[in-house]
Amino acid sequence: MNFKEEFLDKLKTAKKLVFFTGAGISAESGIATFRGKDGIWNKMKPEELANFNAFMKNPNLVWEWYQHRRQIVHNTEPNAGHFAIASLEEYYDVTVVTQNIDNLHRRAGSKKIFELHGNIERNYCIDCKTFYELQELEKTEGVPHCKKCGGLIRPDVVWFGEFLPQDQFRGGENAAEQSDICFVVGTSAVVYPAAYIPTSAKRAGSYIVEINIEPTELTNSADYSIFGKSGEILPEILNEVRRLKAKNSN
Ligand code: BV8
Ligand code: ZN
Repeated sequence: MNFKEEFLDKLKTAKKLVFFTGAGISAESGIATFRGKDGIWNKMKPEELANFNAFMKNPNLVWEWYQHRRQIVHNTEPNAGHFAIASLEEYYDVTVVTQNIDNLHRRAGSKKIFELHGNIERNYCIDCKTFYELQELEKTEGVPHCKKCGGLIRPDVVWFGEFLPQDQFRGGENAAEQSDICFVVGTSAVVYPAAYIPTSAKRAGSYIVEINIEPTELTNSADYSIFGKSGEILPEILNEVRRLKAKNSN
């Protein structure tokens, strides 16, 4: 793939990379995106399921929806895009700032990850806030109850109308602002406040590289948009970096 000269120059001099990722980076692992043609929101509206009131109104339905999505996640593997990002840690200080709750960046070996919207593997009691790993929860039919206080147990994900974990958001935003290059991979950039992060990075002088199969809300403000599948483009960028680094060391 022929990348823009300006981008190659940035790769030569960069020290800190940030990868701001969304559901699109996991699409090639077989996890449906939210707003694409086969997106999960198409079948049901976020208002119906990914919010606290929906959970309180019908905890079993929302719990079963997450169980269904966990099943999908458990049956998928990180793809070449996740692995390429983890491999770039050999050449740069890499931080992943993800909106995804699927744990695939961690499973691919990335070390520094900020999870803006939580993680589908973790759960907690809405009353006493005790955390439960999945395996600690008996295989109950429907929503499990807390062993300590009997409260309802929910997935540790950020629902619509809920605040993002401040340590994750601040950490991700700082990393993006200090980055030399901020890659925006597989996100429609319509969910806030997460979608502010690339904007903060740009304002702080970072070089914004968008990787997506189609233009998005961010395309106009990106310094460089590479259209195509992230599972193909990210390994190409890794190969390019290896070529550049090999040339430098001769
Ligand atoms: C908040 C976790 C403060 C759960 C998610 C009314 C009240 C309160 C808030 C709001 C409101 N109205 C609007 C808001 C703000 C709201 C919001 O932004 N709504 C949007 C939809 C308009 N935000 C919130 O509510 C946030 N909280 O604001 O709190 C507050 C509090 C109280 C009162 C006022 C304010 C919380 C937002 C977090 C919601 N949780 N997920 C779960 O997953 O079940 S959001 C969900 O969307 C996922 O996290 C997902 O990651 C995220 C963003 O979507 P994307 O990742 O971008 O995925 P999408 O499908 O959209 O796009 C995929 C992209 O990939 C596409 O561009 C496609 O082209 C591309 N692609 C596909 N295949 C590939 C590819 N690219 C490359 N390669 C491929 N192969
Ligand atoms: Zn409890």
